Amino acid sequence: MSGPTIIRVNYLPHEELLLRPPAWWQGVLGAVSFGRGLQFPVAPDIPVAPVGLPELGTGHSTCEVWEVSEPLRSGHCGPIHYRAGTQVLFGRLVLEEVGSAIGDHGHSTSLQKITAQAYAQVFAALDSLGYPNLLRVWNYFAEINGTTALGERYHEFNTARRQEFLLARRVIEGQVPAACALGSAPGSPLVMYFLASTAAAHALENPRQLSAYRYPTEYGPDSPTFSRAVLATVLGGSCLYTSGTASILGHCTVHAGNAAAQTRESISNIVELVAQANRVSGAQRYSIEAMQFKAYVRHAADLEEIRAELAMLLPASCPITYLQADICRRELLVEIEAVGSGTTDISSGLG
Ligand code: 3EB
Repeated sequence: MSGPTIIRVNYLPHEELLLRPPAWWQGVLGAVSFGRGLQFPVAPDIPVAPVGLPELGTGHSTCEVWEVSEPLRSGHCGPIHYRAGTQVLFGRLVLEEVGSAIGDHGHSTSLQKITAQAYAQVFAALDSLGYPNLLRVWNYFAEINGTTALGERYHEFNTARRQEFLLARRVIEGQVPAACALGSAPGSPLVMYFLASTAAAHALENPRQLSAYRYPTEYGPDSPTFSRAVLATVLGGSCLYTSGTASILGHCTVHAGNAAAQTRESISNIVELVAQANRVSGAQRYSIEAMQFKAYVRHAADLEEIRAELAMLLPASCPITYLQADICRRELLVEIEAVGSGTTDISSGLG
């Protein structure tokens, strides 16, 4: 890949990582392990997010590995394990849900409590370490579609997240991070990982969709705090991180019950975000061809249909990792996210 790519992400089979020498790990900002949670053999310095979602369609477990070409240092801040260079930080945390999941007697639920704790700790850490700008957050927690006395668990998560943005004096509209929020198996902890930077990123919205932070209250009392994508510049290189992207037009779920059509709509939304990124950059820096994808599939039985659709929509060279997860609206069968580096200008003959 050409261009000043400074922060890279790679999707590697777990077994391949076992063969990497210790020196190679020095350039790793952080890693994410999917699937069966094999013993992760890395240096203790490397933060690893244990995203236990089952991986679909391969015999192995994949790791998402973030690399930066500059000297890095690691540390812990409360429950957060982080690693950072001069401009960018990768962090992860795992919090178990304790106490009542029901939220009786008007108290907040166990999910609200750990969500609030997690975001409070993230913002405190980022402020004290000097990387105040949250670029992208990955959120995974148990039973996202479950209901409690206060409503749906995803709505509880949204209430707590939004509240902590406010308490940490962050905006809750406009320049907010890109994100995703997926459901894991009952009993799973809250697992979060994130990228943050010293410099502000540029949040993008999708003209095909209502901004999530403006969703009407039929999707929960407090709207979700995320942008559709962010454009980040790190060490002179630029990256596009989309949020989890689903079959939503305006604020409405479309193609309920049709995994193939939902897949097409999700990709149309990502194509629009790539176009927005190029518009904002004033150059053809981004392309679908240069993106790497994760597809969250609600029902493993839909995998082949979704995979066949993506084979028609995306170049064969695009890596796609398939993970089984619950998606925040019950009618959604698939959600797709993409990351990619920008080249200097694709229209000038690169790409
Ligand atoms: C949506 O567009 C689908 O709550 O962080 C996508 C990306 C979704 C991020 C989040 C939720 C989140 O509303 C769900």
